[in-house]
Amino acid sequence: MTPKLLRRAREALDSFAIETPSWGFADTGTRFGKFFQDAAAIDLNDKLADAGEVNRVTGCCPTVAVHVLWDFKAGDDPKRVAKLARQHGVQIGAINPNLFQDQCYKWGSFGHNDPAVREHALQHCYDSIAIGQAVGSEYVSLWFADGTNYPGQGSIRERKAYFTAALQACHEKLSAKQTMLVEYKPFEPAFYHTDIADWGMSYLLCKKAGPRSKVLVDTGHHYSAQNIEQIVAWLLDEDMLGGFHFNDRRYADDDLTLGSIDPYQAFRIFHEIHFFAADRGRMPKIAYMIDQSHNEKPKIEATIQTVLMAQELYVKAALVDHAALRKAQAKNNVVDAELELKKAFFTDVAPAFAAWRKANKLPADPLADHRKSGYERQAATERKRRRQELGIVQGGGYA
Ligand code: AOS
Ligand code: ZN
Ligand code: ZN
Ligand code: ZN
Repeated sequence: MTPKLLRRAREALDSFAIETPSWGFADTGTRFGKFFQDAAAIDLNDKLADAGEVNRVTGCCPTVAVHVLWDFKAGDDPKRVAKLARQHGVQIGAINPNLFQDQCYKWGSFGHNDPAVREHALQHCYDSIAIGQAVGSEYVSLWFADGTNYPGQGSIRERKAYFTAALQACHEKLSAKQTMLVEYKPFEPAFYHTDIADWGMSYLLCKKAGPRSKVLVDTGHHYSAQNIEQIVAWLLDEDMLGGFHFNDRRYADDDLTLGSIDPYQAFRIFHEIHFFAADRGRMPKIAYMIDQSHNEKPKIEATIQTVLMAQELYVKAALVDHAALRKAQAKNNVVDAELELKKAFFTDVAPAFAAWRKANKLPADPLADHRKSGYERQAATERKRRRQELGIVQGGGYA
């Protein structure tokens, strides 16, 4: 790497942080089954400890996304939870309300035709917003399983109106520090129509809800051929990109570790962000988050792997020579333009990582350091014993 590229890479590393999901450390899997792991987190304390371990070795995961139903129980003191996080060297990040598990949501949450259920869902969101305020979190992250399974089952337009009203009501409760992220997904669990099925629907609802509402792009929530980086570029240009749920996929919402299938896809997304920043002279504020569910890989290892991949692709995308790219674009030199991206993508960034980790007193090899630490083994022994003592049969939520 030239000194100039090395400097650029280190600047990128300094500015990048990615949030881990609390649910990624617990027993999750597919809807057909889960393969339990002794080391899987049992409670929020375990999840925060695991997130702390990921942050210890990578140095770029200071916050943890939490799930209200799975992580917060009625009567929990949010301030105590925030303190617990600090004790593990992390902070509470995005608050994820749960609007899909309660039996009352059989026909939807914000999209339900019964006003009492919509009210129930709304109250849960208000509570989540209040938790966010109490723990000092900036984001409330909304994902809805709402939709219908058969043609004719519901009024698509009526449900749209319910969503518009409920999101507006949520927006009113936000503090000046909070942003509401609205996630979209084309299908699953609903298989005929999903109320917020794509970025356009999310965009429209956010626009109607208010200025503190932005679109959340989960990379797994697109049809196979969809050009995700174009969506990202458009949302950036409209100042409507709020954040990401990163994961990789081969078919649909597979929740595989980032870059395991197509690292170039995530690179192209990051490239759009860096390119936008170069043009505007400022980095847009984006919540980078992981949303993955590990059924086979050890959860902490899978998370470390994802974080390292995200960092690497973010850094590589920062190395694109924008001036050269512009020049090639101006001349319609397709080959050279594409090669500018490829050159950055194939740059060996190991020297930049080595220097950055050394300067930040981080382990040279985060995964190896985690393995050597014995954390996983210790967690497995201790959590297995605790499960027996508490009479817990391993299980977990759908994610
Ligand atoms: C579901 O498919 C979405 O990706 C959600 O963001 C997420 O997995 C869920 O909210 C877990 O909490
Ligand atoms: Zn997601
Ligand atoms: Zn998903
Ligand atoms: Zn997913």
